[in-house]
Amino acid sequence: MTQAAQIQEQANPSARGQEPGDWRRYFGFSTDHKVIGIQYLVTTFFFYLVGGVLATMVRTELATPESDFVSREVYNSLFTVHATVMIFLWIVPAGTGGFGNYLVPLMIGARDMAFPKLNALAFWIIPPAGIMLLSSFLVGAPGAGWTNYPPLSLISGKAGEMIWILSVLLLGTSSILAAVNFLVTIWKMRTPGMGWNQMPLFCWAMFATSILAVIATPVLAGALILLSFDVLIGTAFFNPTGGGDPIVYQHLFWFYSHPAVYIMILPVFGMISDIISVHARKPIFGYKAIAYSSLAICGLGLIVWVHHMFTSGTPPWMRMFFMITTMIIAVPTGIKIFSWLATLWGGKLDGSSALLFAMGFISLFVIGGISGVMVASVPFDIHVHDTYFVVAHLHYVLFGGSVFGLYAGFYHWFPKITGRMMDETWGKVHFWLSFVGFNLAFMPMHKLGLEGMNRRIAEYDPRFATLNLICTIGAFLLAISTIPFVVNAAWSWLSGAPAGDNPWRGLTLEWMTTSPPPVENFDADPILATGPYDYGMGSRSTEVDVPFSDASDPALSAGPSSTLRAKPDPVVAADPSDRGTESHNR
Ligand code: HEM
Ligand SMILES: [Cu+2]
Repeated sequence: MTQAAQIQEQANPSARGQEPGDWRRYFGFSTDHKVIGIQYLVTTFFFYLVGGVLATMVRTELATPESDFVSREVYNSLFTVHATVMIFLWIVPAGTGGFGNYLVPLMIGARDMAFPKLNALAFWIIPPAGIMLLSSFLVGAPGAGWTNYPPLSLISGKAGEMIWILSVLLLGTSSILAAVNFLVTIWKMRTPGMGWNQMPLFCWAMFATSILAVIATPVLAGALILLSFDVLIGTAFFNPTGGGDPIVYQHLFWFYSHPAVYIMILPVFGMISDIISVHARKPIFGYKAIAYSSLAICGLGLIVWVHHMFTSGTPPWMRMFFMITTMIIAVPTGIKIFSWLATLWGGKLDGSSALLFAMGFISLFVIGGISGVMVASVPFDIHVHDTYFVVAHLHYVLFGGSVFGLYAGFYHWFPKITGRMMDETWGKVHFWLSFVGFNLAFMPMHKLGLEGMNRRIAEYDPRFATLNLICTIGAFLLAISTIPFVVNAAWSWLSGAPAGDNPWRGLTLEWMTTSPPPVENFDADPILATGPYDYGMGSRSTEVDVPFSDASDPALSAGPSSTLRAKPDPVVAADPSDRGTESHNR
């Protein structure tokens, strides 16, 4: 065991609280953040499988140029519901509600979220909203795309349209409730001695994500309520035949939906920072740069939305402004990527499935990021707008990025959540099938888009047939790749090897309690005897004679950042009189 992990564990004898209780509580209104986190993860993963079945149907239709598998109308519904499920019922609630709920209180040493009942309520909105959305196939599912632009959405079937609006409104409400809870929890409930700069980076990411959700989601709600008036009672907010303006809908929609892509990726960024540092046994490179770049992304993410509307008759000055802001976002994002690479560089990489998925995430997300900067450029976007180039871009970001990152999180925290290890061999089979399948399915779409194949069409020019067939084969491989994961997770949960409290020798506080953790997580306020990322630092943080734990006076034992512990850092302090006051996180 590395010294740092030993020090941290000695300071925190694992909690031995009340046992978690039996399986039935996972099906009821529990207020335990860990139960709610698991409820979110399992429910959203179920919806992921549903979204995956719909994707497979979309690709089956596209295997040949003719529309031969389903009708054109059904095809529209398939990709609309596919995208809606993937975004609103899988990525957003899995990253925030799932991992956020399970991890944030544990990582900051709290006993639960600030508002446990609100937390349970936020979760219980999701299953009915999801079932309602899927039931729309019985009455004519919505088919105007997940963006649901008027006037198309005003002339398609009313029932399906209203179901779409209602379920997205419910899911947005759930997301706002969860975000408020995270903000208060992170702000107010950190264990004594945990300053902002001792927080695990996942908590920083959840903080930035929640700010975005609170600011942006209400705008979507407003837009959808106005749209429902247009659909139901014939108002004309967005209906051009009555003097309304559909472009206003686009602004309101993207004012939410661009930040939403950060709501989908920031939590994953946070997980990757935590995972890479543990599995490379190195302090995270650029702690503050990673933490503050989340806030920068949060700020910039709110002023780029018009890049989705370059072809909507947007005036040139406006295009220019939004092109520049969009390109600037690549800076804080690049800071994170380089920090992860620098953390990996020269590390003792353990080759675990969690690390593989994390590294897969970095490589695929970089490709999506590069095509993102390309479509941010107005002249380029005018050519590829509404083509498969955009479909390729968004899947590299959302699937190669968010989904691979979520899988990294599953492999990394599964031992904590269940108390058992997942099988590593099957984990690697899962990774390689996903990685190859993903690139087969989505890489050719770049070329299809550049050659002019439109998105959202069931039939296409026969000259695109070969590449589309390759995409479809990749999609089937992807569908198959989930089987080893599901079987592995189910089997390991029932009879995997026992994990112990801290199988990865992590330093963050979730590893300082039992696996699975007891109700209320810790017996006493946990102690920060090391920084969250002091891997491979040896005994540097213990050389100063300050007690790690002194329950009577937490300020005197406040871990690595206590001013009492201040001493020159040999790495940066060439001059011994140059006394730093901080730990190794910078
Ligand atoms: C098995 C994996 C997947 C496959 C094969 C797949 C396939 C597709 C295809 C072919 C389209 C384009 C439909 C069209 O324009 O006619 C599409 C659209 C879309 N997909 Fe996926 N997808 C998969 C997973 C995901 C995931 C994980 C997400 C995550 C959020 C996602 C989000 C979207 C979105 C937002 C659209 C846009 C739909 C639109 O144009 O309105 N997909 N998908
Ligand atoms: Cu955007």
